[in-house]
Amino acid sequence: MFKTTALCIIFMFLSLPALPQEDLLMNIDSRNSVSLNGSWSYIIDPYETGFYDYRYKERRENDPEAYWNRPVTENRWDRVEHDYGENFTLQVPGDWNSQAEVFKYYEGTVWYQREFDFTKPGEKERVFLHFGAVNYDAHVYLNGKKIGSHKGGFTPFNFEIPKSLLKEQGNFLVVKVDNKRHPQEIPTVNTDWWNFGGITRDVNLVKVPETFIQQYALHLDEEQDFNLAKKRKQFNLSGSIKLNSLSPASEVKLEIPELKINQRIKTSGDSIDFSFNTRNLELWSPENPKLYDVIFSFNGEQIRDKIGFRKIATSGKDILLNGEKIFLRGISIHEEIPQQMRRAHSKEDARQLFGYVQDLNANMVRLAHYPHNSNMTKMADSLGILVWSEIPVYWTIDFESEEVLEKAKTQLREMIIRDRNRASVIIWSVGNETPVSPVRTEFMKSLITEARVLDSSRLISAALEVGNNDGVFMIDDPLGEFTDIVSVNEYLGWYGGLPGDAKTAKWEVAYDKPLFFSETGAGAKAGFSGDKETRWSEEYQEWYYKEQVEMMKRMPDNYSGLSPWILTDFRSPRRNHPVYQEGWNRKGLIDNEGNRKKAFYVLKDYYTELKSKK
Ligand code: GCB
Repeated sequence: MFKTTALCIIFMFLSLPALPQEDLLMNIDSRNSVSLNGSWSYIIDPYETGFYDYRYKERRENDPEAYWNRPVTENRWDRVEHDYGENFTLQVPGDWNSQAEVFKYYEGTVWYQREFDFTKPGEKERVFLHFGAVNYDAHVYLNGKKIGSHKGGFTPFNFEIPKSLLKEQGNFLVVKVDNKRHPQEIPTVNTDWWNFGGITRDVNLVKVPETFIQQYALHLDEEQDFNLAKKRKQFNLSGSIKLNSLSPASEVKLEIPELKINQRIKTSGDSIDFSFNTRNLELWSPENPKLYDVIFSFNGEQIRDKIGFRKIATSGKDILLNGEKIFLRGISIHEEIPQQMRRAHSKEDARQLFGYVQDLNANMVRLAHYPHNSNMTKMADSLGILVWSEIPVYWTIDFESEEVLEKAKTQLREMIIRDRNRASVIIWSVGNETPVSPVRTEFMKSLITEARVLDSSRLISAALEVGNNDGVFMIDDPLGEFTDIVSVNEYLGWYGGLPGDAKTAKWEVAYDKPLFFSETGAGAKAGFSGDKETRWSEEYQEWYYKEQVEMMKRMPDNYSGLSPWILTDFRSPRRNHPVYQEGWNRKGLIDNEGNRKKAFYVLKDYYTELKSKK
């Protein structure tokens, strides 16, 4: 590679392995879009009557009994057995479970329907329908025609709407959503969280030019000598742009006004790599979460983003942020607002959750166990909170199946493409507590390889398990050889033993890599008081945290951080104790009404001390 000079751009007309998913549109917030959020009508359809006929054959497209078709009656005697009524509505975005009692435990098909008007797109325009996420299996129909389907409950997807299908008025949009669990899906049938169903994130119609920017990436050039660049305050930025199709030669304008960058990037083909030099760039960090306005202009469309630039790497046993050792004062989070027993989705929700995180003096979150909504990662960018983002390859996935592996890769790609420009995201996690076996390791290895191809600028990890051999904990899961940091979940004093056992625990790691405790925790029912040995009391959990903190302080020098389990109590159908749980996993440091438990303050004190030592 030849060196770049200021304002000199390198073009490599290679197809970009970095931006593989052909059709995923990035940064919807900044595009010309119309929101379809709001009130949708629904039909609950546990037998999938709207999809299969009485012989259990998929209905034909124009079958009047198919629920994607508008029911029509011309005569009094016409038989119609379904319709969308005004009295049956669900809010989008939102899970269905929290919106009506009938949905609380529901797992199956719900049909969502709404109408919309839309100004006909011009000849040189295209229209896409974009979903932030639908859990789990979505089939989308417009005006009686199927426009696509998608599996995976936590990642975005979109379909182009053929122009011939769009009407100026009264477009009849139907989405069949099915959240039934299946052994061949990701996650599989067994998890420790609530299977919230529905159109859980934003829905938008997006208008783009005929040829448009589908995806882009912009980051510090990985090949430059980082320390030298830092010293000189002259960094190369590099990136890539993916257009939706081959474009006749023209150019993309890239501006970063604050850095006085105004690049004209020649396009030829559908993907372009570029690189240029900057002066006086401030690096992004938790102490200084500096974001720059970045504007891409192409073919009449302007896409604006706020991007931070930072380097994350490991060196031997350390995690380095911008070349300096960093300790991750983390906390794990589920995407839930416990007070309302629902999925979080909005900016306000993100503000609430990050409010708790900041109160803890944490500098990192583990977004467990699936990609959270983009308000979370955007807010993390602006607050300077580091992020671990994970796909739901959880527990007992079918590791033998090629098909399942492909599904995992799709979710991985969708997660990475959406958030690849978020400085806060430093770790992609390919899974949680997967049982050790050669076939599992191959499966996970291939996810790791895929993640590295998609994004070589971040760390890859997976939460591993560790056994207790008479007080000696040996972390030697073979997967540890392939991840950048070795992460483990441990519950010494909750699942086995008592919290005091941590006093004599010994920790050994088979790999010369940073060690991260991706989970540790104990349950407590807020307000329940007992002596410290009384299970479920706040005192027990407090004791647990005190012992853990002392144990952490004695960890070998590869100890690089922790993200205890978990910020708040969360819903789980596995948690059935009638007094202490009632359908809640009680390991939260904060209860389902927002009250901090005693243990919250133990962790907060530890983090305050660590922060002040920096
Ligand atoms: C774990 C899992 C997490 C559970 C937690 C628990 O190890 O990774 O998903 O919720 O333990 O509470 O048992």
